[in-house]
Amino acid sequence: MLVAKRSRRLSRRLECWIKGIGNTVILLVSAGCTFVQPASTIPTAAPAISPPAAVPSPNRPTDIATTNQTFQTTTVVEGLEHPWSMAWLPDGAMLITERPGRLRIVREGVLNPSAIAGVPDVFAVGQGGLMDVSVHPRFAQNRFVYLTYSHGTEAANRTRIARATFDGQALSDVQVIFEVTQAKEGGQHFGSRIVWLPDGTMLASIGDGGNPPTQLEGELIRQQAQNLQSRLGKIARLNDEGSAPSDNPFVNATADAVIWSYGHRNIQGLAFDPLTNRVWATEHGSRGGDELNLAQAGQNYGWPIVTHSREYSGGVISDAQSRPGMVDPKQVWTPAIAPSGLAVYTGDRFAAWKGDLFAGGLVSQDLRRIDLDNAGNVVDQQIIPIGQRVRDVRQSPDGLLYVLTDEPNGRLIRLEP
Ligand SMILES: [Ca+2]
Repeated sequence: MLVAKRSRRLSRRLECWIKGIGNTVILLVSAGCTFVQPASTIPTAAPAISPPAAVPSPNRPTDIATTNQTFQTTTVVEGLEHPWSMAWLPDGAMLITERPGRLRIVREGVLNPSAIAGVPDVFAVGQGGLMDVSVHPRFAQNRFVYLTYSHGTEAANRTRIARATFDGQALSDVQVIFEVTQAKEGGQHFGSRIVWLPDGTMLASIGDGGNPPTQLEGELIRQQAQNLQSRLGKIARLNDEGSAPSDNPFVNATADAVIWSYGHRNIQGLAFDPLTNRVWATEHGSRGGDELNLAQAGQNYGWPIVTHSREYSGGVISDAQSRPGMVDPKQVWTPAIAPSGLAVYTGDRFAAWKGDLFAGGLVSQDLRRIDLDNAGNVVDQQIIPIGQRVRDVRQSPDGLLYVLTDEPNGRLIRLEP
């Protein structure tokens, strides 16, 4: 059935319609279509996707209902300060992090005006601060909540993961269960996302530490992504109390046993697909060269030895875009979309989107719906304009999609059929 759906998508380029009513935007979308945005909203870095072959037209194909996914977007909450991540509790309440260091809760669509007490102090400079929030798969039994954040000072900081107990009102028993062993300077490239695997372990993405001229141990800090004794530029796999599982890929090597994959620049989108048992990661390039990677244990994703990106100055980072022993990305975005937040849609509410990836874009200010074939190759993309920097996208337990926008007055936006 998926094959049939996908072949239908590939066989047509259909039209798109967009209509705004107040703060609700109704989008009628054909599979495979690409939006032509009004000139005033085209981002400075234009999406690297060609415009639609068809001029928008009211002439709808007769089988549009089988190939199109109609949806509308609604702003649920406003007034969030640079929200970064969201997670649902079993009772339906949502936890939302704000990068300056607050954990908020939304119950029945209403933001509690008081932040949740007990969040550890964070280093909130540049890209740093309070980042991911993740709820233990067995929260109903153990009430564990996990936070990722940058800790320290401008001169010496690092990404940490803390586990805390949440009683519905405040955090308690806050314990740091993981941290990057090396301190770094500046406010760049902390990562960080957490995703749970079916075996009860978690993956956590850690950034490479920063751009030139930032150095560590006598070389550019980005080189740490290839250093198997460093946690910078990695995906780590951890037990739920922070230790390294005994079946991690490098436990018997001269390496940090938490490392699961390496050669990453800065992953801010990480998702597990329960339909295929695949792990997907979106990674920021420097200038261009953002990546979607199919992440697998023990693999080297190449940064900074191979890359499609250039220095922000325009200079060359590497002549090589691919090399034996290093895994090529499944998708490269140049110009950069600045990907953050990643969801695999597994619900039933958007039937045409089942199995698709949704990647947020900070610079592109949109969602990218990514259609995959059975082998995990990208066969099509659709731009869903949001109009603000998209920091996170998630599927809710009831099968809708939610988006957080990275603004001083950030929003929680719901997509529904
Ligand atoms: Ca790569």
